[in-house]
Amino acid sequence: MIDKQQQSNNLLVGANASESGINQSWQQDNQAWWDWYVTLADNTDQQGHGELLQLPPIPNIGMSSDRDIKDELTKPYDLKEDHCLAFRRDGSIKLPKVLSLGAVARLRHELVQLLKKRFNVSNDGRNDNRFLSLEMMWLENPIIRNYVLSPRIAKISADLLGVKSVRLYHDNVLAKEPGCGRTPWHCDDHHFPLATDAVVTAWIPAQSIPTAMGPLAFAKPLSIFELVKDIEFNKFDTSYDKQVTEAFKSNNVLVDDGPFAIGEVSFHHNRSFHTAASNKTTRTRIVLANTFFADGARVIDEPTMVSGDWQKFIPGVGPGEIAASELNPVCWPANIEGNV
Ligand SMILES: O=C(O)CCC(=O)C(=O)O
Ligand SMILES: [Fe+2]
Repeated sequence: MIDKQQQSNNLLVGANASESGINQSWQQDNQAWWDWYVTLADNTDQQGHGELLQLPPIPNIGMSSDRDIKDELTKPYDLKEDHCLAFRRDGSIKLPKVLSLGAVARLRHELVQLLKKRFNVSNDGRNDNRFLSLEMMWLENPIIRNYVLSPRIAKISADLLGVKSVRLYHDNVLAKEPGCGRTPWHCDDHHFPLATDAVVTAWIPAQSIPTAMGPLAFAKPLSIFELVKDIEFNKFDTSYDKQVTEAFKSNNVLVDDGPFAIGEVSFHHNRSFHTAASNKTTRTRIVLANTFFADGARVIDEPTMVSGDWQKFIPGVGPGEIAASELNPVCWPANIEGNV
């Protein structure tokens, strides 16, 4: 097993480890970013868990056809005003049946193929207790394109944010392998170099996520970010994660860490604090996370290393400029740029 601290320090060489701050840019790719980022999670409570839990086989559900997927991902979801109010209060919401069983089965199938192509993973998407990441898959795979540019998902995102129109920031395939540790506490506002508070991520599991697999978990309400806003981020160790955990515990902050059923999708705001437990099962937790932002938003003036490889997602757009490159199509309202 690689020494996590050594790994973290090696990764930081590319980001100029001699500086103690975070105000330099990230020099490596997005996978290196995740390899570094998960080293910032405190796993002391998760160690000694021993055997991984063997889950029952994924139910043999027929995969939806290309045509059915396109239809399903275009149809509006029955989003209620109460959902929007809950999202604005809590900063996150989990919605059932955003996808059908067949669409989830197809999503997992496609994502496993993509992971196989990039990494040395088995048929179950499994490699070596890493957090694997792929991004911008909508440019490579026409099936995944339907899930990323989906008017159904983008309209939910726009309605939850209460904006007329949203653009894509990026898609991110997140594969947490068996035995991979926690995702550190954070809010995405630290990561996305967007000068707006109208950003939402649709986190779309490609299988059910029982508690033992480490579902995404959200602190509530949204305003809880105020409680931890003065904790200083430390790029070298787990101190930030530990301090946020402590602050939430001592203030009895509510954390929704429940499982995800097949087809359930969560939506979280860029200031929502979230984490995920380690994957204590023998199955890789595969998710497609699509991030959308209000049309018209600008890139912040000073992106940092925590912003990662952001120029890959907004090419040709500099700090302070409007984030509207050809890789940031308007996904809702649909079709205005002929993207679906
Ligand atoms: O999948 C995870 O564990 C973390 C994902 C995350 O932080 C996000 O999608 O914003
Ligand atoms: Fe996040």
